[in-house]
Amino acid sequence: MAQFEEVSKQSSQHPKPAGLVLQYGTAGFRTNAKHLDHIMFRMGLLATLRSKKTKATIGVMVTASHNPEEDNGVKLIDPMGEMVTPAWEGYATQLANAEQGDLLTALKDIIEKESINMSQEANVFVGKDTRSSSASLSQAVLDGVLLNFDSFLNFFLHFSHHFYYGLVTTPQLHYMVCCQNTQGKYGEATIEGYYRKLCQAFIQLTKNASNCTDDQKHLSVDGANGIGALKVREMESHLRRELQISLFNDGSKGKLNHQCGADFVKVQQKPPTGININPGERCCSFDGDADRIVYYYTDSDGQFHLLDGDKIATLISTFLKELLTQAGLDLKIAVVQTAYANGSSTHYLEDTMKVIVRCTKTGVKHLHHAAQEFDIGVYFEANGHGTVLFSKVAEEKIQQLAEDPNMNDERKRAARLLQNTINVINQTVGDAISDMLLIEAILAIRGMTVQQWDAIYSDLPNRQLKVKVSDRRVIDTTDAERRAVSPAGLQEAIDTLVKKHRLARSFVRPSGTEDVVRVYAEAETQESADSLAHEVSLAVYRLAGGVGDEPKPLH
Ligand code: G16
Repeated sequence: MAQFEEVSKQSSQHPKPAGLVLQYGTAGFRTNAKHLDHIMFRMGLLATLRSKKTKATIGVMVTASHNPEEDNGVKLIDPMGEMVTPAWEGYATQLANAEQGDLLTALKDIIEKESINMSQEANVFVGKDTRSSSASLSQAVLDGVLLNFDSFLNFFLHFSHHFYYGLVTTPQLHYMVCCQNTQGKYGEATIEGYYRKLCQAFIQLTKNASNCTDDQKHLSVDGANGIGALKVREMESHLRRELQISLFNDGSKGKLNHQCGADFVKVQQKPPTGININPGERCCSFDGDADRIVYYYTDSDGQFHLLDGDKIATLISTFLKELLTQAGLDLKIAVVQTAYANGSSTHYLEDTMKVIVRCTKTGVKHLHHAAQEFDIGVYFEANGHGTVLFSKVAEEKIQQLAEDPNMNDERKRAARLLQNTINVINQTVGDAISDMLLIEAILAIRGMTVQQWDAIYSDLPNRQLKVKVSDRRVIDTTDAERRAVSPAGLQEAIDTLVKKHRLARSFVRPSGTEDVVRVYAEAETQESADSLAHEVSLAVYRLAGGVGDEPKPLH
């Protein structure tokens, strides 16, 4: 039949390798770029359906974020700029894995289940990172978006519009999807609009930093040789002299994420290559698509100090809590973390700061939803992925106070600072650029050095390792990934190993972005954390079908 011929004609341009099975993971599909052409085409189709269903603009971002240059991936963005819902992640997996001849049935199945009105107009925004494979892969997405469903499915006439943003950071695309769907209430859906909103708020905030010297305004940024570097350059003219950035790993020579970037710095606990660090100087690293950030410095003894997502969450929540007190506002603030959060950070937040702390599974989508339950939800993964959410009620109360003519100066000043803080934050998702501006503003306002920030609490020594197994799905977890329920005997082995170390904790989980099992351990000393991480890695290797050589001790 004609319509089936059309199906095979159009989708055969983007054939699925027979038998290849991929899953929509922690942050979309991710694997070697050469396996992804059909996935991109199909995600273009799915984004169109999602747009028809929600009657809103949907985003498709082509990136593999922290993964190596040869990988790529794709994430779908829902109308308010959040990650796509779990049900649609399921459809994404179904569609991705349908064999070539079953694609039409898989599409019809989604259309029926979701009762999608195919005559509804569709709008899709597409963005990509700097990987060499991203150009052709984003074209495959566009082929899917622009496919004529009418001939494809013999349904009603359909209109599909797309806007191709080209090179953007992941959070910039999230931001623009949200702006578009809120008719500009969240901001203007352009890159320039994004810089203007964030930088104006930053400049307003730093006006409150009266004694800030030029030295304190300086920051070294490691751009991971990725899109974040290009975008920092683009933004600089909007910052006037309020923040002076020295940009390293700007993509002009090094390889994306190779020995640099937020993931490298966090996992290796050392500075990236390609950056000049003077003792005591504040530095930060973005990841490959600029949705994560970590800070660090070296001291006069050459010792490296990392300020990760936990330290960032602590700095931000302390700042917000103080402002709420000064403003006399009774709003419920909470911090959302994952199992990777350093034990010291959780103790500090709960026992000293007395804020509510929640723990969710890895993946910003989980943290984001947990944070939405509070007036102010600060969420950060230890790897530096996070942001702050303000409820509608919180934003309204802050605005009322800032505009109240009868309010005293101190309360009003605090409310205005809160307003500008809201405007510097990208509430749609973790955003390295926005987080950097917020952190820089807080340090400037509080007159705080990176050393003083670091001294808020001391991290427990920790170690993260990866173990290669034949099928990482054999590992199943519970309790926000803090305990393994399979394979049999693994959790018992971890419990026994943990008991051999002081102040120790360890857990394992299958990665949702790489084909590995991740192992985390913390303990009283680095030696102890390293040895526990190694022992647990061996248990994973032996009980979960390790491949290759047995994990070796770190020392
Ligand atoms: C993605 C997710 C993060 C997650 C990270 C690692 O980050 O957005 O929430 O922490 O992957 O996930 P996993 O341990 O499952 O591999 P990114 O920056 O790579 O998009």
